[in-house]
Amino acid sequence: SGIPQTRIRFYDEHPLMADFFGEVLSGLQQRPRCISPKFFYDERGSELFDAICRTEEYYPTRTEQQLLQTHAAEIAELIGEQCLLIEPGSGNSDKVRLLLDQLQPAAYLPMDISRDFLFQAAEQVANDYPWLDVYAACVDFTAPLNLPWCPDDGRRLIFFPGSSIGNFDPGQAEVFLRNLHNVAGDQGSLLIGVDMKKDPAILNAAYNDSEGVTAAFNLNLLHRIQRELNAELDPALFRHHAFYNEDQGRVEMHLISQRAQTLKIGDQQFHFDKDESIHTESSYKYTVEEFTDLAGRAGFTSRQVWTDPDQLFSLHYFDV
Ligand code: AVI
Repeated sequence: SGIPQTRIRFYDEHPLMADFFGEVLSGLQQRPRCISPKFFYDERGSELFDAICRTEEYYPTRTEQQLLQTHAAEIAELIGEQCLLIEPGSGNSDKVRLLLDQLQPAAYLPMDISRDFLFQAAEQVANDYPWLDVYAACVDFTAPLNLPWCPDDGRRLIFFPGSSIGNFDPGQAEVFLRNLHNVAGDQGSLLIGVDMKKDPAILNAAYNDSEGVTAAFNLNLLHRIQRELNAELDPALFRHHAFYNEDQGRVEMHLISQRAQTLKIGDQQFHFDKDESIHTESSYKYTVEEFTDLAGRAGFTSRQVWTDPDQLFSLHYFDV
């Protein structure tokens, strides 16, 4: 028949449905209140994140794409042989396409928390690169990784673009990088995109785009809580707030209660004062030196760093 056969293998760890409820409740009980940014990425949230990447103000995506395109041949040379290309948090798998022709990996292993999104993205990659084996895994990559679905022959290249590493606190980032160091194995490498410290005006604009896409992305978390946890809450009574915190070296995103109100989730009630916030995301920014040191503490050795002429974004290549 003319129906293309899917060649992807799909591994499903069924991450977090149970955790969502528990983590939201415990996060709202804390002071300051917080919810993990990993919960942004339901189907709608993943779509909104893609839309953020296309806004005028959000420079990281296009800057990193440019770096990948420009240096793909050099990256392939650094690997030196056919690799297994592993991508935690692969989302729409757009960026990996900039590497596949040069790298010619033996297999591509995307992993993401957003199941349908992952499945579609993995299928599209498999259709567009018929020579490539694709092993997709629906997992929460913030939990310890052991990759039972990964073939165990071949050098591993872990690809972690987009400055997703910035969404961990530095202490957690080090633990996570050590985890990636284990996953990389004896001969492995890490290709990682890291957003750089820069003029706060550029950062503030990037997280407050004029079309309001980032605001919708942040507020979608409340829609998700309302829908999936049957919460009594009105997302319209909160507003998006994002700013660069220079002391901490991070952009913070918050949801701010526009008035005093009480939310009900399950049998619990949460009273909010007017202007009280829920901290939903931190996005840490690093100088090249700061990040090289951080990865060094996790066991990685720097081989190469590429940055754009405006020093907005960095792409690091490490060996184990
Ligand atoms: C996925 N992550 C690296 C993005 C960031 O910039 O921290 C998520 C994001 N939040 C608001 N805009 C984009």
